[in-house]
Amino acid sequence: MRSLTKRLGDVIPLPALVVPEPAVTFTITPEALSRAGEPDNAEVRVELTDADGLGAEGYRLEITAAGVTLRAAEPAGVFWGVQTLRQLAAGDGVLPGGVIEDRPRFAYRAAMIDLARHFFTVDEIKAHLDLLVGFKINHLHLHLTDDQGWRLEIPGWPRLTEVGGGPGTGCDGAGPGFLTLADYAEVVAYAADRFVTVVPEIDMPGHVNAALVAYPELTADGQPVAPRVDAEVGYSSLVAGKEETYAFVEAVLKTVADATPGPYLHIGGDECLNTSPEDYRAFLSRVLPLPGKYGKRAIGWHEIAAADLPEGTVVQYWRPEEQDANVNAAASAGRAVIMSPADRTYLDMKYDADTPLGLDWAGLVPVRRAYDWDPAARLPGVTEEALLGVAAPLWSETLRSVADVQFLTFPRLPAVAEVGWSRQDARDWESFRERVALFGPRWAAAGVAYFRAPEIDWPAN
Ligand code: NGO
Repeated sequence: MRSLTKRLGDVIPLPALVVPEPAVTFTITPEALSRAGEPDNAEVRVELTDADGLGAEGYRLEITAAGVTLRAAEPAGVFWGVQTLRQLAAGDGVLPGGVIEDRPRFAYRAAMIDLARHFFTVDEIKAHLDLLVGFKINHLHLHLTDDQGWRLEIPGWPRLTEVGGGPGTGCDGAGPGFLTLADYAEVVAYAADRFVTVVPEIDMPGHVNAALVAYPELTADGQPVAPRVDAEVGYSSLVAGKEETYAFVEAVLKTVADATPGPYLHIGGDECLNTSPEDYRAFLSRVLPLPGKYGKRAIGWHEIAAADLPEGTVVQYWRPEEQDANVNAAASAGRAVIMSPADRTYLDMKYDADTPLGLDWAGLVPVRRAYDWDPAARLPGVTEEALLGVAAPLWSETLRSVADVQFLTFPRLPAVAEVGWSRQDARDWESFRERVALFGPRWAAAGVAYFRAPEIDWPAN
């Protein structure tokens, strides 16, 4: 283990440019740091200026013996600069001197949490978000509906949450609960205060058993179906040939669009194994235009690339396979792609064979696998220009607590966050390995149940 002398570049994600001034330090107080952005703060001077060409999220930090100057073109840049300062100040408040100039590689850097297989409360979501933004994650994708539960109130359709969010829902019946629209607004506002955009997902036409249980008129024969709390996928489907389907879908998507200030509406589209390919395309031809009708951009899991994609539609690649002809064609036609290959970014995959939680259908994902890949080289034909960004989904079939969430998220989320923010040619596993070790004692002090991955030389907590 190397010595614990602080270095200016000891930041995750790695900044674009680091010019240390090793003879200089400045000691900051926690109070001054929490007031960064306030005009009377003598220790941290903030300047909003686009003189440096820092872009929507970039920032410039100059740390001298006299104090800190933080410059950005937009408030989001100030916020990310403060996250960098927080990491540098951790422990003793001593900031190493020098200059950092930083901006992200990708505009979309997301973490997803699955509230359907196990519900997490507003306070739990907020606390999780606070840990994510430290790594400059700027989108929070909420997987709100699935076979085992429906987690967002939809006025006019009360049984969705009365039944789909009630007792006995979630995997093993262990994760009941739902967000009222007021709760959802609270999460959205809390995220917005941290420059994070909420991306709501209503999964369809598959992964809908909870909706079918609540409203049997949506099933093929109108007969009730039984609730399910197992972890199987691919058995439920909305009916493409029924008008009731579209009345339901439009009511739901309009509600969610109205409640969501961010630009995206995720319509799922994954694993429709019980929908014929013709029905799948017919369904999407009616549903994919709806986000646009309500002022949003549609995102779907990459199976949607089998359908005609309206301009502006975003495709989220999630499978571990090495190529996908439809995604390739969509990218060539100018559709943006988000990279979430399960064998790299799925936080619910086990780290190793002994990991007590998680799944392994996409293989084991130790920290190095989550770190050591290039999103622009993942799918042949899907290059940098086609990429909107990177996302790390956390599916919750095996999760039962916040500690479970933290165990699978840390330290892999920081790895994916660096993939999304930092320049590919500057990234290096050995460097990440050293930098992430510094977070062990910080997470321990904050009560974060991170995994002490054996790949990393963690200091004693
Ligand atoms: C798949 C599936 C989800 C599972 C997840 C588990 C996608 C997009 N659909 O990912 O329903 O929860 O794997 O890893």
